[in-house]
Amino acid sequence: MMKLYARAGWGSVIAEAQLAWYGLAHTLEPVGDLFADDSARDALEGINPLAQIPTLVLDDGTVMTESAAITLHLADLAAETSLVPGPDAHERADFLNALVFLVANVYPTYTYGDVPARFVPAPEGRAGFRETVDAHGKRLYRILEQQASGSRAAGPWFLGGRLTAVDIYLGAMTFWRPGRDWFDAETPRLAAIGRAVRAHDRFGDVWTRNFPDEMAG
Ligand SMILES: N[C@@H](CCC(=O)N[C@@H](CS)C(=O)NCC(=O)O)C(=O)O
Repeated sequence: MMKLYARAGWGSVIAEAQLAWYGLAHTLEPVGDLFADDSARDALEGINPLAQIPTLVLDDGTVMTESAAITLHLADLAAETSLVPGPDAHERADFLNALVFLVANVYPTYTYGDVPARFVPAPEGRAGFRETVDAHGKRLYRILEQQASGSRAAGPWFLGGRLTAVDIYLGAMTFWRPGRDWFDAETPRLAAIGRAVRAHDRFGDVWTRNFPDEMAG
């Protein structure tokens, strides 16, 4: 059975939501706070040298450490195009572009911003670094907002009429920095997509288990 290394509210939710959506058998392996707990990092590093989640171990022991690759592979395993538009779908190119934009541009703003001390040796430089990285993150979300509001995207989801795995990323990320209030005010389309995907009943209790406080409020 597949094993997903997971921590509530962290990036593992992106893979967890897809496993739930497809009904693919898996177990969850709890991971400690990777920023606060060295033993949690040490334990995960044995499987994923970057000590990041999602980390997904497939049935044959293959380890996947990249959420976009996991997204594409789970669609193959499920033999469904319900979250990943197939080669002939007109949304395919926009989907792939948004997926890679999320992991190549947006996700690193968390990697670098979460604990600036890992990247900025001088303590006096850290606050400014964090501010700059966060500002870059906001710029990236504004670009996504424009795309989600474009004429090709008329509809409840990022790509318009059909839900895709990109919406799952937004379901998680709109609960992360810069925070729900910012998304509501500055990127209302992204905020609405996040709410809609979290309300979809095919995910079961994934969202409430991952974000109990946020989902309650
Ligand atoms: N490229 C990875 C990034 C995953 C990632 O950064 N996950 C965060 C949790 S939201 C993490 O594990 N951070 C710990 C760290 O970077 O040390 C992906 O897209 O799956």
